[in-house]
Amino acid sequence: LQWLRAQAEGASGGPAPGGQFAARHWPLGARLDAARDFDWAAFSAAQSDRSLRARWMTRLLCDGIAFLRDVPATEAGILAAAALVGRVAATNYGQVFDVQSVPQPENLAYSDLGLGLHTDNPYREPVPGFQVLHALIASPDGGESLFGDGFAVAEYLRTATPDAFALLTRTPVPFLYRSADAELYAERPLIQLNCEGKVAAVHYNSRSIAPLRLCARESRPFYAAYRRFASLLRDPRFHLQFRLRDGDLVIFDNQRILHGRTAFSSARHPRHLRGCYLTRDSVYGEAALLRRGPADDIS
Ligand SMILES: O=C(O)CCC(=O)C(=O)O
Ligand SMILES: [Fe+2]
Repeated sequence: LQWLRAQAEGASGGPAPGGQFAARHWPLGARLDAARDFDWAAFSAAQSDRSLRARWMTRLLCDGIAFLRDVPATEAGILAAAALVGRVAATNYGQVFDVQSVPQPENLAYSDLGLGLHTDNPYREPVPGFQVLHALIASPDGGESLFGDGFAVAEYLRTATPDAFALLTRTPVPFLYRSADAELYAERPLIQLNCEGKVAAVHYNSRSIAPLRLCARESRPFYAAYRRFASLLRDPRFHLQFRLRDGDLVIFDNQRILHGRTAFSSARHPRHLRGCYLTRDSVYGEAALLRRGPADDIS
């Protein structure tokens, strides 16, 4: 009977499972201070202190982004940190990938160029759930990180231009990645809603979007809506900007938080980040496990 009552409360709008991780939007990133307004934990404390890790992961899921500092700046440091948070999803780039400037990069991330806000790999199925970036060598000049809350920007678009928002939620957009050893393709709307009409995912990557198969009558309004969304994403008011320092590590929800960077000069100063992706379910699962008190142990 108790179980039935609990279910009935859920059905009448009570807290759904996972509700403790509901997204808390942060529209005006430029007004925020990464060090002050988001959660930072020292790697060793996160490793040894389970309740600290539980609080840190709750912030990761509510804010969409969280940080670790003093992650050993070694090749394997990122994997030790990732293991605290979820399961690594290997891709054609491998378990981990190195973001550093190389001659003739197959991906613009591996150049000195600045990158506008984007989500990673929308051509992949499933899309990478969470992204991890670990600063092994930070550049003292340029190469600052940019982050924006895609849910908040999408809500801004919904309020300002509801027709453009609606078009972006119902037009499937093709994304494509082709290299010597990979051919990846997926279609998804730029703004994905859940059954309640809430924004559930944002996919935006101008480097891997492929031509849409729309007739002339449909394509004009779609591209107008796309440009409107793109210009909001370029608006610096939505950008949290700061420099990761050596040993800093950032984890963010790749279906919500867009990321980018400012340009730098690898000839003057080397810069080296190492990245990996985590499966979405493993991160939510770990956060939920950490919140289970001893009384909830299921053995
Ligand atoms: O260099 C950076 O800060 C970010 C690079 C990037 O966008 C990526 O590796 O996905
Ligand atoms: Fe990226």
